[in-house]
Order: sequence, then structure tokens, then C-alpha cells
Amino acid sequence: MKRVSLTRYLVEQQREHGHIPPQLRLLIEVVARACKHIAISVNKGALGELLGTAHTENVQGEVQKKLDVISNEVLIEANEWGGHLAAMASEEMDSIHVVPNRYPQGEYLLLFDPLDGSSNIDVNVSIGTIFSVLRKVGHARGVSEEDFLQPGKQQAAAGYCVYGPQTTLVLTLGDGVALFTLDRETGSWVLTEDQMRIPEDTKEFAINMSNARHWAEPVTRYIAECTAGKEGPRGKDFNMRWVGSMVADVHRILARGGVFLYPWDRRDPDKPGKLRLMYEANPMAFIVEQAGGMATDGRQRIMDIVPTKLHERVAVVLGSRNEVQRATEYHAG
Ligand code: P6P
Repeated sequence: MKRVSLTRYLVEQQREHGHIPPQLRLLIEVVARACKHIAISVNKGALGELLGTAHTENVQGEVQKKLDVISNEVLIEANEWGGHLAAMASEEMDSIHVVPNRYPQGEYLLLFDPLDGSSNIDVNVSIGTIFSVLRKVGHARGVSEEDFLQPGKQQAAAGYCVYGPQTTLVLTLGDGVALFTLDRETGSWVLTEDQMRIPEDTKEFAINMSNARHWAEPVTRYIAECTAGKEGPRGKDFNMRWVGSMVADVHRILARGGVFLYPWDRRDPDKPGKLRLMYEANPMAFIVEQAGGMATDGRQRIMDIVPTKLHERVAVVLGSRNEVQRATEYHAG
């Protein structure tokens, strides 16, 4: 395969589909460059004195790791001067970060989880960055949190970077899903797959089984049928994987199929789920749908949900279409 860089891919996508204006192309390239910087910091591990906690808490009330804070700063600093963004939102910041007046404001809004799976940092398990791009609708001056509260189907782009055995970037701009692998010798993102597709069926499910006693009945039924295997109603054996980093579990599903569930459970009945809608579930739902998969909250399409709060949480069932369909039907039943 000829080596196609991220820039060439974006230029050729613009030529073919015409929906990547210069500001969006710049945004994607800047985010991809920021992910390279994060990869370098993550890769240093203990050598960079970057492991451990920052002794601060984020808006979720979670203790921040040093690399959570650093990754957030890298993305903010990389994106605020380019003139492509009006504002940014992050899992690590209570409120939105408006582009300072000393820089021009653009038409895009960038949301991200700068380092997802950070409980895995100190034990050398894959972690990643997840990002979502919205357009600032309306032409009123200034930008507010309300501008971010758009359903996931309005996304202009979405992607994630996995800091694992390889450093990979997965990206959708609404015309399929492309995979780039970081060439550490040249420092460039190289296109290694240009149309990722999720198989409609699978024998692999991903869920944190330690929560089983807290699940609602439809989830209990769905998982029990998977674990009943060949002798059970599904008539086939299933395998289970749970990395504890959404980016790693979703990437496996994109690469070979599977179904990922983080459902509502009784531990905190007022919380619809653990994962965040705006910068985890929505970007992953966009990517999964663009790869032929499906993503619901157990009842409705995730990308149809109209957000009411920036950091709201949502239940997530995503991956191989026929399995998500089945699990969602059990909830309807
Ligand atoms: P649990 C990481 O903290 C995260 O937000 C996702 O990346 C991951 O899928 C999930 O939480 C893991 O949650 O409850 O299994 O530790």
C-alpha cells in the first residue's frame, strides 16, 4: 500500500467528498499532532516522572493523574491559537474553555476526554484520547455551554488515539472510518486502513462482570445467554474481554467485532451510566455507526440523545449490529 499521510488523506477526502473545509482539516491535524505529544509523555512512564496522581480532583470527583492534567493542557495549548475553534470542553474541566480574545475564533467546538482509562496508566495497560467535533450553530457573538448541547448526530468529526503496543489514530468525518498508525521514526501518521468495518455478528462481549448483581434484568438476561454458550439459547460459545479502557475495548471491536456494554446499574440509580455522553459515548457511537455497527443506551440511538448538561452520563451498548439490536430489544421487552 502506498504511504498516505494524514494530511494527504484529508486533502483527498476533501477532493472526493468536499466536506472538510480548511478549518476542519487544520483542527484534525492539530489534534493528531497533540496526540503525538501525549503519546511521547505516556510512553516515558516512570522515566518521565509523570506517573501517579496530581493530588487534584476533576469535575467528576475523580482524583486526577499527572498525565490527565498534562494531556488536557497539551490539547488546550495546541488548539487555542489556530483560529479554527470557538471553544473546547473536556472531562478534566468543570466549564468550557473559550478561545482567548487574543486569538481569532473559528466555527468549531472541540470536546475531549484527554486521557481515557487513566486508572490503567500506572499498570502499563493501553489508554487513549477521545475527541468529538461539533459546529457552532447560530452566529451570535461569543460562545456558551449551551452551544455544546447538540445531539451526537450533529458531529462533524470524531476520533480516538490508542496509546498501546502501536500508537493508532481512528478518525471519521462522516464517510467511513480510517485507521492511522504512528511511524515513530518519521513522526508521521500513516494510513493503514481506509474503511474499517465491524462484523455484524460476534462471539465476544465486553462488560465489567463484577457489577452483575447490580444490573437491570435485560442486561442480566443478555449476558446469561452469552455465558450459557452452546447449550444455551444462543447455541454458540462466547468469549469475554474487559480492558477497563473504553478506547482499547472499542478498538478491538472495530478491528474484529464484539459488543461493549456499560449499562445503568443499581449502585447509583440516579446515574444513567458511568460513561459521559458528550466526549466518550457520542464520538465512539459516530465511529461505530460509520463502521457499520450500532450504538444505543439500551433503549435509543445514542446519537439521537439531546444533551441537557455538558458532563451528563449515559448507558452504553455498542458494537456488532446484531448483538446490539438483540440487547436493545431485551430492554424494549
Ligand atoms: P470500570 C475508564 O475509567 C472508563 O471511563 C472507560 O474507559 C472504561 O471502559 C470504564 O471507565 C471502566 O470502568 O467500572 O470497569 O473500572
